[in-house]
Amino acid sequence: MILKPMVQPTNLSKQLRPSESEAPVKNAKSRKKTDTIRVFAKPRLRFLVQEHHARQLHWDFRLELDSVLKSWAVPKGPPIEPGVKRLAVQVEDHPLSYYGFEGTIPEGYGAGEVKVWDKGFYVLEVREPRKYHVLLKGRKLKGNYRLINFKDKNWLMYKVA
Ligand SMILES: [Mn+2]
Repeated sequence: MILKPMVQPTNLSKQLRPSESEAPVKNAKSRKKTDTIRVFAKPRLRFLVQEHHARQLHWDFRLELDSVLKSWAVPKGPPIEPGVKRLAVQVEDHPLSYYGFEGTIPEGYGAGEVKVWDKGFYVLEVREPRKYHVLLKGRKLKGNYRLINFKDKNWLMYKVA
């Protein structure tokens, strides 16, 4: 199969001009010198929430990041309303191929039915070892969310008003 380029060569140089591809530069005038741009490039990344009817019902919140799905088990489910803080226990990274998985895990750890509860794209606004600011663009989860690591594998997840 021959793939035709989506952009004709004459337009390519225009499209890749740094001043246009690096969005934050556009806001340079309104930005104070003291402000920090935490995440310069903002790629389109996916997030996923699975409702997991394991021995203990929980929701698995997953962020596509570093070519894996960073994962948290949220016993009460991700909050839809601002101001509700939910415990999110970080669990092992999952492969990207797991994105969108639905089905029944037959036996062993995590046995039970898995359904996609929400999915969509997100923008990674801030990334620190113990803090993520993410703008979620799902069907149920929309808006600015925080994930804050407070102890060991334990994080707090909440929506910002
Ligand atoms: Mn799970």
